[in-house]
Amino acid sequence: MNFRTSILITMGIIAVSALPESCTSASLRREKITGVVVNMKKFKFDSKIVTIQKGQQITWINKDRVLHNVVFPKIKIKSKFLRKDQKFTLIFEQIGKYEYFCAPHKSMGMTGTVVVTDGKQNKRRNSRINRI
Ligand SMILES: [Cu+2]
Repeated sequence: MNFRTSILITMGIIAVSALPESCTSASLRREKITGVVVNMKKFKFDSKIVTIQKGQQITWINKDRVLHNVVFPKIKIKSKFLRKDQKFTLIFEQIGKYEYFCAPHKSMGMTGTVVVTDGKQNKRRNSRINRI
């Protein structure tokens, strides 16, 4: 399979924890989110369908007190169970349509879709998003 997806959450935690606690920029970096955010709220993904340009990232944030996760069965990607305010980030580097769900709440309709485009038609809009 030539699909390449980067899981950033582990890398992000390592990068932040390597900096001293007192470092202000580390605190800012910890709160900074780039790309598109999908909140997991009230047993739903708040953006059911998200369209991004390839190379962009999506960050899921659990806003519920219960545990949620993100499972992409076709590309065999599964996040750990996220507690409240925990995040999971993926970068999509191949165009396509990717359906996903939260394993414990799939039957309740906690499902979503990521559509990855080549970005040519929306180049201006997407390049602005990239700079956030
Ligand atoms: Cu869930």
